Amino acid sequence: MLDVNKIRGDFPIYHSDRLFVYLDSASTTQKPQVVIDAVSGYYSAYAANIHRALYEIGDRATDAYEQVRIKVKQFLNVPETHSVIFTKSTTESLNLVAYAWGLKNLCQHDAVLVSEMEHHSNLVPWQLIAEKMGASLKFIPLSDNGTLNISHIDALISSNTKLVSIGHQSNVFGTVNPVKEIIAAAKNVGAVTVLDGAQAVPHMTVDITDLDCDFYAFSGHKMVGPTGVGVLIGRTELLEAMDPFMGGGEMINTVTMEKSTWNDVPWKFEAGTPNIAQVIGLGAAIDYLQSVGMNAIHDQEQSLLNYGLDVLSQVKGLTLYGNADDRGAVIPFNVDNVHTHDLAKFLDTDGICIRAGHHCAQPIMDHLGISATARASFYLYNDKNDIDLLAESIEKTARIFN
Ligand code: C6P
Repeated sequence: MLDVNKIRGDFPIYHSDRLFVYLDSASTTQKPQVVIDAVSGYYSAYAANIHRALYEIGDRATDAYEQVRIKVKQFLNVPETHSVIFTKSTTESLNLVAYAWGLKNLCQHDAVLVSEMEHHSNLVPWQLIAEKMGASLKFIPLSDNGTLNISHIDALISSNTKLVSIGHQSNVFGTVNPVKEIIAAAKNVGAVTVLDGAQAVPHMTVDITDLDCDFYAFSGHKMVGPTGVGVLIGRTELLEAMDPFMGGGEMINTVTMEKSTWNDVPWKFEAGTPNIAQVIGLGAAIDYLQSVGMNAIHDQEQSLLNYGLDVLSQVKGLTLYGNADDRGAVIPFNVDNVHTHDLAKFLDTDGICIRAGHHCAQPIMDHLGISATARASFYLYNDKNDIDLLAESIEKTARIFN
C-alpha cells in the first residue's frame, strides 16, 4: 500500500488543518508541489517563447518543452516522439481528430462508431462532423451493468465504418472497456481507431504500442498536472496525410499571400504559442507519477474501490450504478429522496468534495432513466478514512432529508 500521509505531504492543499476529503479526481486532480514549482520555475527563471526566441532562455524553454514530448513517448510507450502533439485538453485532442481527419476522410454513407457510454467530448465532435459530411453515427450499446455490449460488434462495424472512437475508461462507471477487442474488429474493416484516455492514463499503465490504436487523447489536469495541457498521440502517417486543425504561427513551412505549406508533424498541429508552462508542468507530473509507480497507484485505487463499494452498499437508501469486472476507482450512486446537488452541497459542509450531475455523459443518464448521479472518485492521496467519512456524511444527509 502507498504511504498516503507521505503522499499528502507532497500536495500543498493537504497542508492546512481543515478537513479536506477530496473525492473528485475524475473531474480534476490536486497538484503536488513539484508540478507547481515546474510551472512557476518556467515563469520566474526562463519565460521565453519556444522555437523562435534566439537567446539562452529561449533555448532553455524550447528544450524543456521538447523534453516533455520525449517523456510522454517513454511514459506511454509511443513508437515515435513525433506522434506526440500537445493540445489544451482531451476535448481539443478529440476535436482535432474529428476536424482534421474527419473533414478530409469522411463522405456520405460512411459511418462513425462510438458508444452509448461516451463523455460528450467523444460524442459531440463526431455528431458535428458526421452531420457536415453526411455520414452516420452508430453506437455500441450500453448494458445496464455499466459495460459495453460488444456481442454484436461485427454487425455494428461494416465496410462503411471509417472510424471507431471509444473511451478507454468510463468517467461515470469506471468501466475499463475491452478496447483491444474493439480495435481488432475495427482493423478488420480498415477503420481508423481513436481512444479517449482521459480517465485511463492517470490510473493505469497505458502502452500505446500494445494497444495499436491510431489516435489516443488525454488531459494533464486529471493526472496531477496543470490545466490547459492535453495530448493527442497519432500514427505519424495519418498525421502527415491530414490537413492542419488550426492555422497560425509555427505550424507553417512557407507562407505567401496566396497559400501556405505546412511544418512537419507534430508542429503542424501546434499553431501559435502553445501552453509552454503547462507542458513543462505535465513533464513534472509524469515524473511524479512514475516516482510513486503506476502499478502501486493502480493497486491502491483498486483497494479503495473495493472498500468503497463495500461500505457504500451498506448505506440505507443508496443505489450504486455499474458493476463491471474491470473497473477503475469511480463510484456513481444516488440516495433516496436527496437530489444529487443537495447531497454534494451537504457533504461539502463536512469538507467532502464529490461530483454531482450528468458528468457530461447525458446518454448514460438517459439509459439509466435518471437525470444525475453523485460520484466519488479516488486517487493516490485518498485513504479508507476518506470513504468512512463519506459514508457517515451521506447517512447524516439522508437522515435530514428523510
Ligand atoms: N471528465 C469528469 O468529471 P477535458 O475537460 O477536455 O480535460 O476532458 C474531457 C473528458 C473527456 N473524456 C472523458 C472520459 C472525461 O472524463 C473527460 C472529463 C470530467 O468526468 C469533467 S466533465
